[in-house]
Amino acid sequence: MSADTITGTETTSRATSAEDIDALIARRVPGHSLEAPFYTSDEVYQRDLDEIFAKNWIFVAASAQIPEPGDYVTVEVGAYSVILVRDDDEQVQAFHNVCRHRGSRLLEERQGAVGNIVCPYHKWTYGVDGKLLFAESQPPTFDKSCFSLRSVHVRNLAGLLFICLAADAPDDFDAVAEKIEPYLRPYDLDKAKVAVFDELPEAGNWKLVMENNRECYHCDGHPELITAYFPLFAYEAEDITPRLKPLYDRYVKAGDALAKVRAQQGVPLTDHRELDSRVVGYQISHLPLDGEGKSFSPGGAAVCKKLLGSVKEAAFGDLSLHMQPNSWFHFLSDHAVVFSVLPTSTGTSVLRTVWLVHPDAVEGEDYDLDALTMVWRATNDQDRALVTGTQIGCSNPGYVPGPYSMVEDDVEGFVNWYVKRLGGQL
Ligand code: 3BY
Ligand code: FES
Repeated sequence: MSADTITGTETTSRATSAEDIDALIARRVPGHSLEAPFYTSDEVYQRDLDEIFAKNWIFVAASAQIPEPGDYVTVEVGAYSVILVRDDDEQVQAFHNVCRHRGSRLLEERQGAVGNIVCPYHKWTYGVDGKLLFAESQPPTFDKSCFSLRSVHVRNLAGLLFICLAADAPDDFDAVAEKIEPYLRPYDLDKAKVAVFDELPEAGNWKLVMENNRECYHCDGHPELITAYFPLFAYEAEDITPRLKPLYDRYVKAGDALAKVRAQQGVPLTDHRELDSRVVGYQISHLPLDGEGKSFSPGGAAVCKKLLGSVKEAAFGDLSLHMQPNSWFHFLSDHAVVFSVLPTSTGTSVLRTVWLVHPDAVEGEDYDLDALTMVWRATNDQDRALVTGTQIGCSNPGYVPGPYSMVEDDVEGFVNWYVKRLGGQL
């Protein structure tokens, strides 16, 4: 750590070349927020797209968003656009959203249903398996089989869809999936029903959205969330201040009760934390909830009458999963909420949030939409304001990186992973 950084002397600069970015990476001070160009430079943003979003597995949708053959979602990742579609064999396929004729975008909507994928320009027509079925006025030598849609790697991890845009996808996804899958199995997310799909524009670089998610140092700013969620994420016993002691005691007691329920349910009992030590960085932990301990709602009460999958006990806490580079998840007894951050420009991004419930849960009977979404819509909006303020602050020439507290280890975990991947060290 340099003396400049400790005292907060201005050390930031603009990054305009690959060498500048390499220098920024090399002089990054662990334990501190990143220098301004990581959030404000178009060149860094382009490197992020090339090295992070085009090379890693990124979470993009729940398989429940495309339950039937022909159902699709589109995902914008920087300049990329990808179609995820369920084919006639009920498998999920992913394709570049680009026509093989002269490159028109194929599907404009963020979700929908198609029989075939028809290009709006000259009507080249593709099956939902990506094969070109029809192209008018072609010479006899034209071979349709050479013009299928270009596929993108896709994996379905217990109902969570990940894509990788690289030709060669990182090969440790399957090893991580094997560890995570037993935790997710009880929720049967593949069969769940989408209750709500929100898209929230963020006036901040995608990393600020992620960093904000990786700590609860700011959770006093989430009054709705913390009636159910213990704002002790990443706190160790030694981090508990006198102010937090009563809350911590309640958390420990609720954790003991949840441990008993988990043992009865036969779910994995250990947490995993490999946030910056592998290419597919992740963390999974099963946390108790406050109050009634059942759901994200005022006082922790249930928000849906039907429990997900094979979950038997409403007070089943919060299975929380964080993945690098762009996602986090909360799985509760009565619903799940899945989040993905997608970069749209240097200083903007989009947060997609999907609420999942039991496939037979009926709106108005088993759940109320406002009650189901209240906590995370409020929390996302509060976080959006924090991210906006941080983007503005980091863009101010007066900004210098500051030190992380003892309870921001997972921000550090995210930033470590990011810097290592950007610099090719992981
Ligand atoms: O969504 C999460 O993972 C939590 C909620 C509050 C802060 N963050 C750690
Ligand atoms: Fe798609 Fe011509 S660009 S049919």
